[in-house]
Amino acid sequence: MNKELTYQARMAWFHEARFGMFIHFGLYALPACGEWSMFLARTPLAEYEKLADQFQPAADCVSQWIETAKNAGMKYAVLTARHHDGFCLYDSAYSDYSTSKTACGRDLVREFCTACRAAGIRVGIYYSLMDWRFPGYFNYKTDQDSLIAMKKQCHDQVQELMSNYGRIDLLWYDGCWLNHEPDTCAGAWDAAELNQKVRSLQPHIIINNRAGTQEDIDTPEQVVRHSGQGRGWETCMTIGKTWGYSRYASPDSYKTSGELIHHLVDAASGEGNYLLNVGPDQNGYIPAIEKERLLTVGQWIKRYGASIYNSKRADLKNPFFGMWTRVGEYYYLQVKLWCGRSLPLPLLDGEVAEAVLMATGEKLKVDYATNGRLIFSALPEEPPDPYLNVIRLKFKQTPRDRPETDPAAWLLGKA
Ligand code: H79
Repeated sequence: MNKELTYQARMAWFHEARFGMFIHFGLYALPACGEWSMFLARTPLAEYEKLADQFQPAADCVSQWIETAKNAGMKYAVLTARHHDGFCLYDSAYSDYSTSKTACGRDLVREFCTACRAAGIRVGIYYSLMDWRFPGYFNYKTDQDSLIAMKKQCHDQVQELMSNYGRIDLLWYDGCWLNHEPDTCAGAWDAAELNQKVRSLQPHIIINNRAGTQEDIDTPEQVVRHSGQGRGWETCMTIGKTWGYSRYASPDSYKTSGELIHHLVDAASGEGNYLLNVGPDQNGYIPAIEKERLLTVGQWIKRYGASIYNSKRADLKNPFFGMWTRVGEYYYLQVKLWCGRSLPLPLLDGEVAEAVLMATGEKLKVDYATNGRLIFSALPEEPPDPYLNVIRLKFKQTPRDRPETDPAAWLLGKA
């Protein structure tokens, strides 16, 4: 058996990546009201299952996802191999309720793994521990047999996913609770034992914290929340309201590209990742509005990716107008709020060796106020980048925050 690699070594690619694509795809793309459709509509199983007869996504859907991920500047992707409805997007020995054994006739997880690897995208597998088809999920106190059967299916399927698809970089558990009760997670799935099996099959793998044990990464959902130094984390987020495709979503309910860029930069500033979701439609195609947002983010990253990939904490207080990221010796000031030609920084110790406005490539003149405050005073009047502007700085010494002895001094024009 392979020895487990050190945490740091296993996490290296994840920190380089910073931006990933979450893909929520399954039968729920047909009723088209989000991935919780079966439960929300209380669709009886016998009826919901019939969706599999019509589920025949386009032949090139998987390659389209990965092409879009590439163009968006994403470095990994996570596909719902199975969501809460229990329908597998792969060929399972433990279930006939799968793309392989119904109308689709394809193993989408295999296609996904192949496409990712060909494109240099890291491979992530999402697996919902719970499965609504088991009454024991709901009646977990009274229907032990069903509960045990669901748990066995989970262990068997995780094991086959970790055995049959080559190297998997990230295992993304979800749905560890029972009957939607938040306190039922710990202990419900024998996660320690399950993950020991996973790691023996996939020694490089990164496992998330959603099976009842902490494992490798925290997973704040729909919010950017920085974990403590040294702990890996990743914010997952939708562009619209639902994870699975919804044809009822108003265009107004989608985040703008500017908001998405801001979240990505926020994550990068705290040494975390941004896993941004797409919900392909019944043909397996990413909805036009989501694709458009992703490609705009991709355009931005093309210019400023050096400030995002492999970013570290700058260990400086964020200014009111934006955020810091750091990559190697470079500090990047991410300017969200532009205010014309002048930009004073929070007080810090550190002399600037070089400052470059990345949008134009121009070197910036740096002034120092009487208390040493750094000021850019010859910026363009209008923000050159419409979304978020980046100033790349090199300091002569490692910069450190300096407390303001008189925080009101600027009122009198000093500092
Ligand atoms: O796959 C996407 C969603 O379908 C899934 N996670 C993302 C990645 C998800 N399932 N549920 N939720 C998201 C939010 C719902 C949470 C609640 Fe609860 C269910 C609130 C109450 C019941 C979770 C379980 C929090 C408390 C118990």
